[in-house]
Amino acid sequence: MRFDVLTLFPEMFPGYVSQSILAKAIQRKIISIHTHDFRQWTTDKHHSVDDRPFGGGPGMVIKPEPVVECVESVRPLADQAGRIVLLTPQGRKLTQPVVEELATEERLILICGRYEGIDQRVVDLLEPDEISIGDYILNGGEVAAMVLIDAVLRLIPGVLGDAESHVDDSFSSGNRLLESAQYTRPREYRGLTVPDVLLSGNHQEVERWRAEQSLAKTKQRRADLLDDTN
Ligand code: 9D3
Repeated sequence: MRFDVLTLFPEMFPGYVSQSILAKAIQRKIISIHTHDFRQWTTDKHHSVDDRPFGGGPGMVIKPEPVVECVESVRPLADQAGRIVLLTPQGRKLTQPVVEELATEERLILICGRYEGIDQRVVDLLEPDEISIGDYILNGGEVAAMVLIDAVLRLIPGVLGDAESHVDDSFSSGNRLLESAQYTRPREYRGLTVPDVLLSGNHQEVERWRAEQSLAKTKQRRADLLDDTN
């Protein structure tokens, strides 16, 4: 799968991209990530990417030309047209079903907004899939793009090793429970001990305990997950 990321801050990506799961997937050529600084598609001498909003109001709006022209130059860099995604607070919310849908694409072109937003003509011309990662305010779409890439990656065959396999993930279709507490060595740390059942060697008892813990924690913190109308 190929990701093309259009951003004014390409320097935000290399740290994320060098983390081990991602780096290995890139090395094995299962995925590739290409960032493009759409400031390079400005034509005026000051390389302005933003301007004041028509109708007045605070802040600045990203001009349409650099974004649309950047997409038009980046698109032919691969055979697949790909799906264009605009990261925006106005988008539909990124949930695991949306992640599963995006993971079926061979290519995603991600546009990261900044400032107060992006000129509407970008949306009208490119008809992107508009996606938000949740109801809180970020400074721009870059972190949201990394979240989207991170979630999609895990579903691409071969990206996760057996050790990191995602079959039991909470929130995958079918499993809507929070996970129970986990422990590793030492058995006692600062006076806190591991629950006896986990040391019992009784696999059935362990599974029963985990299921109870899961359900109790989900009821307490995330009752919304138990309501299947959500
Ligand atoms: C007060 C009006 N704001 C809209 C909610 C302006 C505004 C705030 C933050 C406009 C853009 C942004 C930058 N955010 C993103 O680009 C963004 C985002 C987010 O802020 N929250 C969750 N998901 C996303 S995806 C892109």
